[in-house]
Amino acid sequence: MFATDDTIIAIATPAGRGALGVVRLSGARALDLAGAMLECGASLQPRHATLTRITADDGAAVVDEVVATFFPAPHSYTGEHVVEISGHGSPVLLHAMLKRAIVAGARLAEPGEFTLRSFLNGKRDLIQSEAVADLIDAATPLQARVAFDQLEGTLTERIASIDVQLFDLIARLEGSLDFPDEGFHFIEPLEAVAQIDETIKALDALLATAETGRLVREGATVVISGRPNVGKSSVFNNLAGASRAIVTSIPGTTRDLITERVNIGGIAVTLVDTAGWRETADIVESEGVSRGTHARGIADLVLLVLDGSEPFTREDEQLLVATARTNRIVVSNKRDLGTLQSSLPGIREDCLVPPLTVSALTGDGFDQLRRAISDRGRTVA
Ligand SMILES: Nc1nc2c(ncn2[C@@H]2O[C@H](COP(=O)(O)OP(=O)(O)OP(=O)(O)O)[C@@H](O)[C@H]2O)c(=O)[nH]1
Ligand SMILES: [Mg+2]
Repeated sequence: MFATDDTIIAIATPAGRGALGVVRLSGARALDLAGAMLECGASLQPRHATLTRITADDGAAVVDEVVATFFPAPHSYTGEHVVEISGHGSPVLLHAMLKRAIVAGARLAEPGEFTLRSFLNGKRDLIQSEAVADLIDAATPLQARVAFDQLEGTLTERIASIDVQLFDLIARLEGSLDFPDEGFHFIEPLEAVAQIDETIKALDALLATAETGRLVREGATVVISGRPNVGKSSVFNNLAGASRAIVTSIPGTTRDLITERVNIGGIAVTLVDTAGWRETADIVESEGVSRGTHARGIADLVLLVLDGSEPFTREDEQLLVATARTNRIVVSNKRDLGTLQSSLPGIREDCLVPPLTVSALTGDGFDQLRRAISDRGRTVA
């Protein structure tokens, strides 16, 4: 475990070169240590951006012009004294600043330590601290919005209101137990039951949003399955917006799993193309088929692709049965060639909802498919 009362320093901007680079100090000695590096010394005015210069290791030569800002405790990110020094984004200059501050007594911060200190100093709770990392890691605008909501305390407020209800209930129940002879009750049994029911409802409502929250935060794995040659790789390429997987008219083209990260309706989707499902004596293809089956088993959502222009095959039927209890969307591809299958009665029994008809060749139906993926992705049980 590391100390929480010393002064820490870290480069706050990403590794590499950029127009700007920011070094951040936090702790009781932040102002002194910054002052030891800055030409203006420790005379920074609270919350004023000061244009000054920074000196090299020996303190003699000037190495960069910087803007320094001092945020006195407790009105800072961490709740401690914080100094942010914004210079040019050269790794050499930024590391020189780190070195000088460390020689003067600062400690290099551990990952997440600024946020840890903000938690320890009561600036944000654990839920909000987690949201800081989610906001930084957000890959889609929806992820960023949800993380920011959490950072603002939306979830914290909902939990706090349940906490208040429970606290009130406990206080009244204890009052009734402590003063049984007073001739009155702080709460009647029926009222207590009603309050408990209300709390359970509020918790259930919160839980119902948890899975959606997880999916938005962590993203969803969507696996494309189907027998050979139905157009899985073509559907994959269309959703990925790039010709990532090889498409040929030879059944058994795809062997390995192919993955691509895509933003579908704000959800960060890991799209997985798989080998066409069939029994085969080919060792390589057979390995591909078993990898595809495994991927299907861990998917949040399966896109089961059929060739709508051809009659059902035994493999189609087997896959429809195998995925009947899976969160799946049945996609009938090759709509441009006509949809022979939708007239087949078998489809109604195996698919609770009629298949979505698309054409990976023309792109028809893909807007609906994307919408269906983001809707179904949010309702995973
Ligand atoms: N007309 C038409 N042809 C399509 C469509 N989608 C795919 N194809 C053709 O169908 C053939 C098979 O397409 P793929 O995307 O490679 O099919 P796959 O399911 O990945 O095949 P395997 O990897 O072998 O399992 C190719 O010749 C594609 O050009 C479509 O919507 N319409
Ligand atoms: Mg393929």
